[in-house]
Amino acid sequence: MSELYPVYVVTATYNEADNLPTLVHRLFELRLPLHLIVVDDASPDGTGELAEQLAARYPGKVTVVHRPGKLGYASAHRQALSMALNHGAATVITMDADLSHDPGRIPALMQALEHCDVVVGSRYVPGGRIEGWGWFRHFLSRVGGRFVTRLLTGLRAGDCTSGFRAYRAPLLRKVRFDQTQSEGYGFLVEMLFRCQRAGARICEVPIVFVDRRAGRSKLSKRIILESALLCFKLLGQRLCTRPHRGKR
Ligand SMILES: Nc1nc2c(ncn2[C@@H]2O[C@H](COP(=O)(O)OP(=O)(O)OP(=O)(O)O)[C@@H](O)[C@H]2O)c(=O)[nH]1
Ligand SMILES: [Mg+2]
Repeated sequence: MSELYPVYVVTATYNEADNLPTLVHRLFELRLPLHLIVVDDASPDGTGELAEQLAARYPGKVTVVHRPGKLGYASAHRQALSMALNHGAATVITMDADLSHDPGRIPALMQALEHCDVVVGSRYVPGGRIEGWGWFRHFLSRVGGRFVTRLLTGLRAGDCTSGFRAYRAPLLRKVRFDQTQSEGYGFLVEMLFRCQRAGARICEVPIVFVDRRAGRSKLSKRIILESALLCFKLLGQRLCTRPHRGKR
């Protein structure tokens, strides 16, 4: 549907030199009119320079943002979302650069977006699953990311912490993503919370999430704690304020 184009894909990178070239090639292999924004935080492994080389290889299709240091997953996304909207995006797709999110699912996300405002690539709907995680990551995701998060925030989506999403631009403008406060993956919960309270149509399509094969995880205890505290903060908001609904 033409109202969903142009589509901007945004990805944050920190030490993803082993993964980014594959991601970029697979994205443009889809032969969809996509523009990619890479936000790199001065990765010591040279991801930023590599991104520039890829941008030269796909002229006019890749924008690289270089930041001075590791400023966090959430602020990278806030910056990339603003940039995509300023460039005239009608749809913004967010995805990780570590190949855990399969670019091959983008057509399914786009198809679902035709009748939704935001589509979540979900590990927890029929057909979705996770490959390659140990028991602790499963536990953290199922109990923390799924059970506790949904209980406290009232979110209805099965997978509230998936970063593989497609948003319609008007919804992004409406939810004031620039006012989110998380530093890490809590951003994803905060965003979905804002979308649900704005009355957005939230859909899920199954994805197979594959654990990263190259590079290292950036998930830290501090980021896990931040996400846990965020859920209590959102519970407070839920109890104290009414959702703002209105014309879409
Ligand atoms: N620019 C930027 N990107 C980041 C930062 N932290 C993480 N990322 C990127 O955000 C995406 C998700 O981070 P991951 O380290 O894969 O986190 P995760 O998916 O929770 O953990 P894994 O189990 O390793 O997959 C990746 O593309 C990272 O390179 C950061 O501080 N700045
Ligand atoms: Mg990852």
